[in-house]
Amino acid sequence: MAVTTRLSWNEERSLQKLLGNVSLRLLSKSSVHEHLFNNCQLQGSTITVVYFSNIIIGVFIPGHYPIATELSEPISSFCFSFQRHKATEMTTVVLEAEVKIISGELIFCSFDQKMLSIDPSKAKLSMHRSLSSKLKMFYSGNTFCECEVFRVEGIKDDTTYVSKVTRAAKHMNQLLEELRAFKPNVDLISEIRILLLGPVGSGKSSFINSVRSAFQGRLTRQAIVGSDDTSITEQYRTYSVKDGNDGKSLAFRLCDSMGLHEKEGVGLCMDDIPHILKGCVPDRYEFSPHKPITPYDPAFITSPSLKDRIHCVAYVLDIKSISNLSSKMVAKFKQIQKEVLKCGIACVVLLTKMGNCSKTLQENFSNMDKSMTSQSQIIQVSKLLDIPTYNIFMVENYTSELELDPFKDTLILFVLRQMLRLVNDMLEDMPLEETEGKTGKE
Ligand SMILES: Nc1nc2c(ncn2[C@@H]2O[C@H](COP(=O)(O)OP(=O)(O)OP(=O)(O)O)[C@@H](O)[C@H]2O)c(=O)[nH]1
Ligand SMILES: [Mg+2]
Repeated sequence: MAVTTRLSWNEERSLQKLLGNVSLRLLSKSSVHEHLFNNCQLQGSTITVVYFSNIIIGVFIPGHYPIATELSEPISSFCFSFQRHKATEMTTVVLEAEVKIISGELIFCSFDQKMLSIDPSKAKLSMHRSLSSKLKMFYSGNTFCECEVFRVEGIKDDTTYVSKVTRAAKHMNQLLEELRAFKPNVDLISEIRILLLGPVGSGKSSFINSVRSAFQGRLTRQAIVGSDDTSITEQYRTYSVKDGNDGKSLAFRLCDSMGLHEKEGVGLCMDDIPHILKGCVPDRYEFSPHKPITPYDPAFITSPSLKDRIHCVAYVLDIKSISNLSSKMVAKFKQIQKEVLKCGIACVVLLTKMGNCSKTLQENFSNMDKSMTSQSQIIQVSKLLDIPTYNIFMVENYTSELELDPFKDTLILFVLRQMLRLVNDMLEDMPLEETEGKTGKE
């Protein structure tokens, strides 16, 4: 009888992709092999996968499997989980630990604390609470139905890839934690409002979808995206962002606008912008390129408060378009920037369509800010819009992908964190009377 895996096709694909397009070869299976781990030694890097009814827990071990009783040097590894009731949702957590096998039990220890242990003879898995909460393993029983070990083939071609992935996952988890805990430092505001402004087709709506996807742990495409000479986005939309962990909305909202066009009467009407910034435009307002909203419009919000205002403007520009922005477009940006500064709003620039940005990150993760600011386009944009280089970021949005990419996610979350930090700094600096319930500036 052929020994086959319990991993679904999608789960196997997600793992292969995460490890750099490797292939997985099943070595051992607890329902078939009595001494499960005996078959796994001297096989190179492996993945050990444990199956429960609703969740799969796995651990990647770089290099050879530990030899019974021998304590290994601490290894940089990672654990993952798949929630089986959701569509291939994978969570990864970095695990720096010593690995050993004692009496047939695979044990991971960090600073003398048992983080994870797998005992195939008793079908038992134990996990430290800190690890189980990160892997979203909320269940009381710990008897599993099956344990499988796979050899990871093809990984030797790029031995540094896994350490890059594990570093990216570590970075991403830290960012996620910080963003989940983020609170505006003014009591009157429960959500920071970030407005995306930029030329038609620059990637504003795609950025919103990318942020939402990074938090959901799967690709979501709620904002409509596309390519046309005129803006695809015709309505003003404000999107909340939900945390995939508990479904709660996070403390920021992303506001999508119609694209700017160099021609008058096409794209977002310039006279709409001050009203959007002050919070006078409601969600789902239908833009008209020829006719701005006025206080006589029944939908106009006449007395917006501090919480309704825009707190951060993110100018979105396609990186390839920078050197040929028309003078009319530049003039529009300068006019907007004047208004933004007048309203005391934080601003950043997002440069999209950076084809190789995941690669740049893979090469140099710890040096994210440095590698980003060394680009000549950033300096060019900084001069053009009079925005400091440290507030100009490159991103690569999700477009036609089917699965999340840890490098893209990390960059998207990094940019978001910088925006929120900037807004909090500005709010802290705001005159007291404004943060104590006075309505928006007129
Ligand atoms: N390669 C690549 N394509 C992108 C990126 N961001 C957006 N796109 C593509 O660019 C096109 C326009 O993207 P949208 O997100 O609709 O741009 P927008 O700024 O919302 O456009 P309007 O609403 O029309 O003003 C789509 O085909 C996207 O798939 C990116 O970072 N990289
Ligand atoms: Mg759009």
